[in-house]
Amino acid sequence: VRQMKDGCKKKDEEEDGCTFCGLNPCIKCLNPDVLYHLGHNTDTTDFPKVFGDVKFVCMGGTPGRMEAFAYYIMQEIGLKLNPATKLADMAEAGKRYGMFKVGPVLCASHGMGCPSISILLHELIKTMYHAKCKDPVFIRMGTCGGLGVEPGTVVITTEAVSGKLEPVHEIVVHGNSVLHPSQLDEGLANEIKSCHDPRTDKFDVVIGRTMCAHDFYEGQSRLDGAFCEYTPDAKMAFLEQLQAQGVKNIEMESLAFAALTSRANIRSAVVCVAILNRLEGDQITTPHEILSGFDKRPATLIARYIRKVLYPV
Ligand code: R2B
Ligand code: URA
Repeated sequence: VRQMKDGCKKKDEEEDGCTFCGLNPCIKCLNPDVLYHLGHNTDTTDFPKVFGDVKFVCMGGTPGRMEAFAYYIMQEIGLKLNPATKLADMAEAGKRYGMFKVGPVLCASHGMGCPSISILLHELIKTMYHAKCKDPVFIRMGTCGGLGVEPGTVVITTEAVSGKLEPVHEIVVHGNSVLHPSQLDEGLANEIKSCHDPRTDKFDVVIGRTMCAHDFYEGQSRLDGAFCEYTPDAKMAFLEQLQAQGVKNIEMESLAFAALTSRANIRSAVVCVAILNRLEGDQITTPHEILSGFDKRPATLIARYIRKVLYPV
């Protein structure tokens, strides 16, 4: 079991080996605890029985992509399903997210943007807590706009930065701004990168900072939104400023993902494939077949990582 992070005060949790830190002390007073958006509650779901074996929580934007990832990981870790049955969507009752479980791997969709992934993370972290899981690793896989990288390149995030280029996720609580650091686990980023085989994989993997925007258009300095009140030169100047600060890609969930997992003492990583190079344009014109091939790249690296942890040689 990993060391607790600095400043984590644990008393009773330590006794049952809980590896999470900083969680709401009142969770245990909720009888039942209703995880509304996942469609589960602690009265009707036996969390330790259903989720107790989870070691990896993988998430990505859409239910379809996460269902496909679940079937892929099933094959990669050598698990089999009765051919007549399908993987059940465990979050169907909540009607918001899709969630599929394959042995120790839980796969969930998070929707678009920090508010959507935040709700999911609150409920997934509580799921892991109720299930008494130890040290689950959380990984977000997704798409992004690359900065000076070839489309199809996979970017693994060291640290998420906001639209103001600050490594903090801001939440507003009681009318006040509260800032949470958004660093990610460097060791995990390197472990996932080491699963890339530069000799046989037909794509590059880079590590760098990620800018997380709260919008796809103006928030990412695009020129093709319904509104645009800046010049192409101002856009290029901003993207070059990002590059000068070590930013390799832009997406929309890494800040909340990094901040919430790190507050809970959860090791986590963000692995995204660039579907365009933002220095060359804004519109996504890459054909669908090529984009779905790109989607498989983060999944390939993550599957190799999971296999390596489950079956060390
Ligand atoms: C990447 O792609 C989505 C926007 O198209 C968003 O969820 C993200 O982070
Ligand atoms: N996702 C984003 O948020 N931005 C892009 O440019 C591509 C995918």
